Amino acid sequence: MTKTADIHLSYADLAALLQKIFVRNGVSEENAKILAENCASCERDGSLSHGIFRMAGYVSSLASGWVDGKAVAEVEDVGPAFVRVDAKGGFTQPAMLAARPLLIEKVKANGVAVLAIRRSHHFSALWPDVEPFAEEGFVALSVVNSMACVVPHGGKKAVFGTNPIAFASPRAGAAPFVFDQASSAIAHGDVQIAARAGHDLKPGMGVDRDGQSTTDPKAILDGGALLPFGGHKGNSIALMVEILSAALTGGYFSGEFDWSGHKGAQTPFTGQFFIVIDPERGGNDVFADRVAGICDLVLEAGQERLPGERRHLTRARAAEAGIPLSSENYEKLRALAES
Ligand code: NDP
Ligand code: PYC
Repeated sequence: MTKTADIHLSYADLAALLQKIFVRNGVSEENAKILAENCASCERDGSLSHGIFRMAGYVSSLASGWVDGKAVAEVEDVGPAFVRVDAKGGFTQPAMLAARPLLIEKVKANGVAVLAIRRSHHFSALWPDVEPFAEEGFVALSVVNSMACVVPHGGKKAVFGTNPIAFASPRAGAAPFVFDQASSAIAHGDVQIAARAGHDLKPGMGVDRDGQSTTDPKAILDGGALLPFGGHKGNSIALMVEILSAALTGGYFSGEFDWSGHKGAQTPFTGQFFIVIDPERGGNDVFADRVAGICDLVLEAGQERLPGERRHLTRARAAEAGIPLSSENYEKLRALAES
């Protein structure tokens, strides 16, 4: 979806419209509210590769029968610091929220706990999954694998997903420090956006179907593949994400699930992993001040901005003026809500 803003919606109005679309397309009211708020948050923060741009994909996946919008996750208490969840073929975000109270109880009791979600679909940005933990005073790290579209460093065949990693930490006097980044050179969503807009990519992001380096996003999408960021180093992170999100959780690797029988399926069916830590257990009662201190040092040293700052600025603008949408995109959403 392209974007020239001629309409501004409040967060509540956008979330309500998206919730209607999800419900109309077979998602339970409860799950629809969670997914709608997640997607509206992405749009509000300017995470445009995972905002309303994704709604057609959600609808298409639901219509194909590939993902169960009504799934009710099963939460298992499997150790003093280990929570396991079977998302039962539904979306990850409701599964994570179902497990959250038990996870937090364990973090408070032990200082740390992990959450392993399997048989889940994640089609969004990762920061909404970790930022709320930091807002509550915890440090959180999460990884999720996706669909095989990334060739290993030096390799010839796509094995990895775009496999993001997100980290959030409380920071004194400011919003939490949060970064959220794909382990591919570019997110698949941004390749789709570039293809639609007719823009070339920077060199070094992908290869065509013959394995030749290309800057053409269409060549990447049409049988080509992405590359890991940072050569062998990003490659190892992508591999770590597969291990944690799939091998450890009992979910599928990015190249393991078969959606060929579900025409229109777009949501990766994999797993997601979280580590949540109570930083007070470090015996350091000025943890958040220390985080603020190192962030300040980085800025003083010349880094233009910290990760998350652009999102929070965009969020602040949306709180004042509303979330900008083109009338074309707004009409597309209304059509999805009525169809
Ligand atoms: P970007 O490269 O746009 O940004 C990565 C991180 O770097 C962000 O935290 C961003 O902060 C920060 N950042 C960007 N530019 C700067 C800068 N100049 N200085 C300091 N920090 C900066 O993200 P990606 O393209 O890697 O990923 C985009 C999204 O796609 C992510 O939200 C990710 O979760 C999602 N994704 C989801 C997948 C899934 O399977 N569900 C798979 C792959 C990606 P800021 O946001 O403030 O700009
Ligand atoms: O943008 O790479 C991506 C992506 C994959 C799954 C959801 N988003």
